[in-house]
Amino acid sequence: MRHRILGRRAGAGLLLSAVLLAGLGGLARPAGAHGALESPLSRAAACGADSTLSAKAAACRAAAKVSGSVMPGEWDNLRVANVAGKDRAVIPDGKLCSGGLAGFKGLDLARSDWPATTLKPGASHTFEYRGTIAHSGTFRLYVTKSGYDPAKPLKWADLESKPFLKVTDPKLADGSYIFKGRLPSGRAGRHLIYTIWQNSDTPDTYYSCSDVIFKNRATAAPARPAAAAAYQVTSTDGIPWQAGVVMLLVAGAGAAMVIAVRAGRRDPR
Ligand SMILES: [Cu+2]
Repeated sequence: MRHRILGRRAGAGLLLSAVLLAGLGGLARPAGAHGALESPLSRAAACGADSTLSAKAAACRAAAKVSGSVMPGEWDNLRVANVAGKDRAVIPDGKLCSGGLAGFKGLDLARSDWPATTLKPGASHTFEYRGTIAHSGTFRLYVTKSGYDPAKPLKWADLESKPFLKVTDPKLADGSYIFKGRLPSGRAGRHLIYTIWQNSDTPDTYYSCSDVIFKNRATAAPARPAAAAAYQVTSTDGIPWQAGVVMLLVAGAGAAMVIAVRAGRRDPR
């Protein structure tokens, strides 16, 4: 009988581990709404409530201060209905990063200190578009022309007329649309990657501005840690919660074994 009670206690240890695990899983889950580009990091994602950057950049603070701002809370909700591919006719010059939406006006601020991701021109890159609500649709990514000046408001004429990458319905993994592509070549210094996600299951089109720094290096480091390093990464995506999970499992199993061994020793049999 004694050994049955001890067995129960071991079971309780494992159950506690499971409960803690479920809690961790909940913390790692996104808050909900629609999406924005996370690699290379967009202004909305960098300055949003779920940002991987712990210290908010001056540009983000300035954007949130613009009157009527819905940032950082609605970082994944930058969408315009019924554009249907006529982006250049609908979204006004100087308002590309806000999609012309008053609540996101702060993202149009022409400044050269937006958090930026360092990328190697012409290199292969794994793009990650966080999808807090899944949609089907096509992503089109444009890069600014040589001579782009980040201190001036972004105009359509600053972008190449053709996308350097176009992807329809990439796979959704871990809450992000993941697709590989080649980065534009022949660029150096600060540039901007403009992402248009035209939904096919809703009338909406999403817009993202990602500030990047093109730099030739011997090795291409992953984009997000490079961008995040300057501002320090924390929480959700920064901490490998899987490591915590493994530790808890090991601890739980260890406790169960110790209890079981003790129970075995004490068992008169
Ligand atoms: Cu949505």
